[in-house]
Amino acid sequence: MIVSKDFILNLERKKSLEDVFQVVREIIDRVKRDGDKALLEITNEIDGVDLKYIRVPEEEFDKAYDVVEDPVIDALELAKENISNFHSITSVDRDIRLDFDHMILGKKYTPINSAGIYIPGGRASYPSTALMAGIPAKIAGVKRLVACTPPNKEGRVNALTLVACDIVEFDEVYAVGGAQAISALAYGTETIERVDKIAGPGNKYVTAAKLLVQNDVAIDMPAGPSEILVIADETANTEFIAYDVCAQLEHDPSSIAVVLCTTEKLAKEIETRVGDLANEQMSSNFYTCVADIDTAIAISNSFAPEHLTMVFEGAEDRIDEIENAGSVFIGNHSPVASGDYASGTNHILPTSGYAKIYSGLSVETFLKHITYQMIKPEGLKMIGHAIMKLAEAEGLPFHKKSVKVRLKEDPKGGDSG
Ligand code: HSO
Ligand code: ZN
Repeated sequence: MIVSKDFILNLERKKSLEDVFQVVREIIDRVKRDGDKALLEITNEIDGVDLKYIRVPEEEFDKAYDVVEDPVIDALELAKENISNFHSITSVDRDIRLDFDHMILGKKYTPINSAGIYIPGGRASYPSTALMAGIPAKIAGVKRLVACTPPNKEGRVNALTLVACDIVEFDEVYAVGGAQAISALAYGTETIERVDKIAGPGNKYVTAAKLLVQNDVAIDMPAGPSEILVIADETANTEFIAYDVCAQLEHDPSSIAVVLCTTEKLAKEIETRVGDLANEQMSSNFYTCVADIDTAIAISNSFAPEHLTMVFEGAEDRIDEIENAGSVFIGNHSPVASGDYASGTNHILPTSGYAKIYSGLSVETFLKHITYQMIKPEGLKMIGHAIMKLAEAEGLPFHKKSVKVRLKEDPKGGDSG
């Protein structure tokens, strides 16, 4: 459907979360109250599945290797190498100690102690997500790394997901999905010990649950149903674009795709191609709009898409104009699937406009920093006056005295009253 700029900017992407908050809150409370029992019951009620186990036992990993073919394992290994390289090279994990004459100031990074990764299941399995979240967590130095992922119809975890978790060296894997998994990670059950931070994408129930538990546990970002926004001119290959659009629409019934084209002819051509490839439900979440490149960039910055594809003359020189997006794909030969799987950038990205205030997952997601200082006597003399003045102005006498008492050792330094 060719729509206006305003239509695109008014698409209600966060609303789908509001609709599920009520039921998600009930699930969270049930797991908080009844622990493992609630996990088993809810999995049965919602998915009609009898769990074989909550924690995946060791022998399941061995069985998984028997059924996964070598070329798939090789593909996981290649993806792992590229993800590891990109994430370690681009990490800002740089401890800094500034040795000034009068003081030492420093900043040092430490990992989050334990992290719980949500690996989606359902219509597809997501071993790639185990890599995308697990590898940065390992690089950061997370000590306890656990995964929750929905069971299949037999009550077990998908074999390839288990292999991916094994390759990344997750410490524990649980066959639990949905909002119930987020509650278990946030509050703990008899089997699942709580974690300090929850990361990973999910459907609207999982995303709503992450938002609801974030007073009690850290979360990475709201990463919900996939989105793609494409900016295209006549240099774009419309067949490639149609496949990229369908690739993101196949993730979830709530996924959204928008193509901003410089001409109506282009918009019609892309619509026809997507119409030929997509089913009805996918097509109903697909919109095109006619706009020149400057306007398209402005629309994209307001929309803040999870994935932005730029296929127009000189696109690579305009990356500086992009203010809000999860990850950007430039030129005809950069399918979003390259970032989804194997180029090395992360595929866990903010959706629903949250790219305005959140970044995609990275090593920093699992790090925090500590600052430190050692003030030398001459250093305190240099800044003591200012500290005491400001403490006085704020009406905090002990702050002032804590400096004054130290400067007294040297009467020259303590003369400001
Ligand atoms: N496009 C998804 C990530 C993914 N794709 C995983 C395939 N596997 C994030 O929106
Ligand atoms: Zn994808």
